[in-house]
Order: sequence, then C-alpha cells, then structure tokens
Amino acid sequence: MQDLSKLSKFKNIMITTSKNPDMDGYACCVAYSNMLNQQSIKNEPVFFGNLQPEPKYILKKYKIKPIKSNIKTNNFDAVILLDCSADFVVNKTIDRRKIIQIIDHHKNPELQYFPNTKFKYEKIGSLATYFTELYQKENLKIDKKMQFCFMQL
Ligand SMILES: [Mn+2]
Repeated sequence: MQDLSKLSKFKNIMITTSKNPDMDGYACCVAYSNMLNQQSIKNEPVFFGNLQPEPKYILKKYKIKPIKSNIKTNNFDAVILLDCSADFVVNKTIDRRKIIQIIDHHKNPELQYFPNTKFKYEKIGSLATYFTELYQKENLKIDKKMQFCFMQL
C-alpha cells in the first residue's frame, strides 16, 4: 500500500483539483478521498467554480450527489491538489502553504507557488489512469459512485 500514514497527522484534509473541473480532476478527487476513507484519514473532496459539462452530465445521468463545492477553505489544515499544478487554476482562497501534496500529469508545474508540497508527476494521458492502476494493484474497494466516474474516462 502507498504510504499514507504521514497524512494521518492532519485533522482535516481537503482534496481538490483545478477550478471548473473536468471529468479527470473530479474523478481523481473522489478516488483519492475514497482511498483515504479506507484508511480512516479524515478528508473532504471539494471543487471550486462550476463543473464542466461532462461531469455534470455523468452525475445527473447516474443520480450521483456531487461532492461539496465552493466552501470556505480556512478550516482545513492541509490540501491535496490533483490533476493540476499551475497557480492560476487553483482557487485563490486556498492557502498555498497548506498544499502538502500534488499529483499531476501536466507538464511545467509551477512549484514555486507551492513551497511545502511533495510533487508527483505521472506521464500519462489522464490522471485517473494512475488511480485506476493503484486501485487494481492494491485491490481496493471501488464504490458505485466512483465506478461511474471511471467508466467515462
Ligand atoms: Mn487530467
């Protein structure tokens, strides 16, 4: 299992992606959150802005309640950023110093804006591939909501 124990020292971790997320970013937040839940690490997947038409359509089609959106960010003591590593796509209310981890597949990460982060780059077409493989490798449980997200990628 991937070493998630370092994350258990945080009281409440926000997992998020770029503003106005696409299917990839959205699905990754759900997948990572589910992984942390299985380890009893408190976290909240959140998105900012509005969903792109694709995730909006999928959630509606399968009657899945979306994750929280556009909430206050100061109650979180750590933030994990998925599928993005450019400053301008990250909601401006998020304290950059709280971002402890970024996993992304885009080139040219702007790590100068994220001083406390551990960065992981995956050279793949969509970041959800990384989580799909991780789930298979670790034989993790996939809940129904997630399955629908991944089916579309
Ligand atoms: Mn992506």
